[in-house]
Amino acid sequence: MLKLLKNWMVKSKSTNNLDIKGGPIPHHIAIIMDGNGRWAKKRALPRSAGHHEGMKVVKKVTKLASQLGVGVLTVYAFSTENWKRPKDEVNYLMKLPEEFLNTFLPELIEENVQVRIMGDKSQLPEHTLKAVEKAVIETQHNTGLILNFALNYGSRYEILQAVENIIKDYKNNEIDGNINEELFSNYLMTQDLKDPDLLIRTSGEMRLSNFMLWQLAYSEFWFADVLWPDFNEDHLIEAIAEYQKRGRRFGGI
Ligand code: V07
Repeated sequence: MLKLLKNWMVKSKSTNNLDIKGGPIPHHIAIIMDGNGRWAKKRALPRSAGHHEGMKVVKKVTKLASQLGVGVLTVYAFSTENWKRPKDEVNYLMKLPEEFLNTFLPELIEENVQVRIMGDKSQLPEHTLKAVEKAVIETQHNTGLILNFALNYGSRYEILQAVENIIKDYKNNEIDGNINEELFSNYLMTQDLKDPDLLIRTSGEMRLSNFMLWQLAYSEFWFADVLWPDFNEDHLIEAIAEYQKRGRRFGGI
């Protein structure tokens, strides 16, 4: 792992040369990949071109995160709100999981990456669902980085589903009335995953946009002033360096 990181540092054209080897690497990084449409608009390209470029960045960031020893990378690929976009754009977005997996899955498997999906799968087109489920099954025994795609995900929906399922299990006498944080967490779509240590949002927006509201309660937030297609390895290193500088106290002293 250290060798790979050293290689990256040699190859990097970075001028700030941040050294993150001495400090803790966040176990779980969550990313809101914002600014794809704006990136395309600036170049007089269709929005789809921005989404496509953004898809390639997911692969680049996954590779570096895996080499750094990050345990979980959760990326917000499609929100429950995104259905309101023009039909053509939604259709294009729903083809991206297949294209991503056709292009990159062999390499991800080589890197021992485990692919996961969280979100309301029942609304996804059949072709999208088929492709992602195949990738999830093919990588389920991989022991490296967990690449967790939030796909048709919304945090309020996730929380309401958790409440419904808790009530159902309570009525069936499968749980008692003692509802604590640990129990509640187990009903969320992140289930066995630890909460994110670091949230990154690109393109200068400073909102959560219905993303992991429960799970981000104690996370460090880092807002990058670049559009997602322009996000690169240097930015990830910078975010981790900043994370290492911050003291995390979980509300204690
Ligand atoms: C999408 C590219 C990244 C920027 C944000 C919006 C566009 C990768 C996936 C994906 C999803 C599931 C999966 C494998 C890949 C993806 C959508 C949009 C809908 F199993 N990128 N990406 N899915 N964008």
